[in-house]
Amino acid sequence: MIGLTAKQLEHYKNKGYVSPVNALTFSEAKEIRDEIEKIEKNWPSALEGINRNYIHLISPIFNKVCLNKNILDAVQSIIGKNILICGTTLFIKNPNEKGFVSFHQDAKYIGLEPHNWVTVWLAVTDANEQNGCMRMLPGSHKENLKTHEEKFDENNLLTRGQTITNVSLNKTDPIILKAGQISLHHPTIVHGSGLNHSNDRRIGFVIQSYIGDNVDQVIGKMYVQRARGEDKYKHHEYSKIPLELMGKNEVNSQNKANEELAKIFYSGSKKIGKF
Ligand SMILES: O=C(O)CCC(=O)C(=O)O
Repeated sequence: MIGLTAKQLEHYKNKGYVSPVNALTFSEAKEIRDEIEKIEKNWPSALEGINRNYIHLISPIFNKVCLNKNILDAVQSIIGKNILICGTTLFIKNPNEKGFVSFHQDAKYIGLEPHNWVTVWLAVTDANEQNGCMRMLPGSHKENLKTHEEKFDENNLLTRGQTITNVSLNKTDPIILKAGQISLHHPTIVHGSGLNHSNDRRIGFVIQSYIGDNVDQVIGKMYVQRARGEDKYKHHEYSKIPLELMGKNEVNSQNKANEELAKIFYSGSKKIGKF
């Protein structure tokens, strides 16, 4: 195992994220983009709304990405050798659309305890300041969970439009990635992203998240897959590994997982959002 260098790990511990980390080749990233565009063409609403989640259950290509050695080595450096995949999400910002992600902390609504987990954001296309890359507030992971206003803005790509207000953009670090590179971020770091002002799509495939086998789901139920090592705690039910793209069993298992996910995302919420 190679994993993160001592310097990268130090950066993660101090700032709450590490980026960029090389993971996939450009052509492997292109294969993912092609898979997304094939799904969009053949099953037009298959990636919409809540269905942007648990993508690795409907596509063998996405499933394979979650098991990529370079990604798992980096994850292992942070959470240890027993690694489960508990979810994936596509964050797509098309040109001429107004999608953005308000500043938030992932741990606020997700119910994964303890925080021995990490989120991997894989750049399927390049991500930069022009096309609305993520921005991290360095060091904010050392603080407690903050108050989030639930705004339900229709262009916000988060479930409730949950927003930490008064974050100064000039104090945040842009996460600039080439297609195939990843960033890794801590459950409590404050982060968000702005509009895509470019002429191409900005696509992130987010493994949200890789969890240690000691991590439980305290709000509801999540379906996991073993990525590496052992699962000594057996807190979760296992999902089926997809054998074909958008097969009946594959779609059923995604639907079942997303039904449970919606209960977690909207637990205690006065309203249900788009995702
Ligand atoms: O893709 C984005 O801009 C934001 C994604 C995000 O918030 C996350 O991966 O936790």
